[in-house]
Amino acid sequence: MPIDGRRGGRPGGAGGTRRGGRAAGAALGQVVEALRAGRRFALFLHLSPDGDSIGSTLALGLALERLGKRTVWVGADLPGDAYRFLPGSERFRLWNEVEEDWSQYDAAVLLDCADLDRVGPARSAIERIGRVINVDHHPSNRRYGDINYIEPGAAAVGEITARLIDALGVPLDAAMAYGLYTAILTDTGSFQYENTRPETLRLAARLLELGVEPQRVSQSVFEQRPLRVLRLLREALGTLEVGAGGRLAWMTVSRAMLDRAGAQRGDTEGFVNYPRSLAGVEVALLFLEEPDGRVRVSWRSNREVDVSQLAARFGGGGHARAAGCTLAGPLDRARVQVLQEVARYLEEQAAGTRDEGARGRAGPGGEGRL
Ligand SMILES: [Mn+2]
Repeated sequence: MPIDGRRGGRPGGAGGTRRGGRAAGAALGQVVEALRAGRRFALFLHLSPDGDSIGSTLALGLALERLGKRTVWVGADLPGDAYRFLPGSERFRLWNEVEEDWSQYDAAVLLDCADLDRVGPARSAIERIGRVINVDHHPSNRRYGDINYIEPGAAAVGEITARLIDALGVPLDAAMAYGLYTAILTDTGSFQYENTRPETLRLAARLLELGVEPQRVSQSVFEQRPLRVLRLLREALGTLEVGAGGRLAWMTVSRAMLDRAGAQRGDTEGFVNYPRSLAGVEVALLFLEEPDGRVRVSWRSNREVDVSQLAARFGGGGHARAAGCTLAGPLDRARVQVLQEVARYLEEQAAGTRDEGARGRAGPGGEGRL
């Protein structure tokens, strides 16, 4: 489940192990140095890998091989069918289906993983490798690496990866460009979200000049849905509910619904955008019952609410406009817990705005009140 893609466009919000622009630059330099120095790298996808995880990993993997490095690209989940069009995507392997002596690798490279748990069981391979390079754009990143480069202002890790490849001195080719374009297209909601910056579009333009056909990417990623996904969506839309005076909307996908549709984990990607698209909605939620009975909650907000902070109250995190968390089941109880918390927050926020208005300081809708 992607927890990325949409956040406040804070410019230049880079950060390495220290704060500030110069320190951030140094940290990206550390990543470049480590990649130059090593000979073998294992690149890891996150669970239910999205376009940013897949596209960035693919592009960096190809670039490292161009420098003569040996790489494997692995994950606990393989890329979905929608990403098979990517040149090089056949190189991805399930982490436990490659016979590897993980200790031979110079470093594990994790792109787009806010937390080491995001790689799932592949974590044991990373522990065998022992050295971790962590490159990400989630503000909630836990800095679990030996080298951490976190740039919350980047729309996608794909943007950072493009700069990394440039710094490595590898000319971008069409295959890398397809990976990077897919990364930024998916994390910006097709260049619709507020994280789309001028440099995002400049990079996209450069990738098109390298041969990327945008309609090929959009059709492959968004318009090749299997029938089971629309069957599941039909059921999910039937669960749509609205609360908090129309500012909150949510949908639910239970295991029974997944079974009836013959659907799988990952088939709900993008579903949360339906409640989010309702007029007047500020916070949208999708409750997904996982195979183990836990409940995955996808959070979105439209303008004001920092859902990463609300999700953090349940042990999750992400971006201001897109976040995620996982609760213990059963589904009904988890849903009530989350809905009560959000409804209370939205009511307090509305009351605060009214108070400010009464004092003659009507602010922008309680922004930043969390
Ligand atoms: Mn991302």
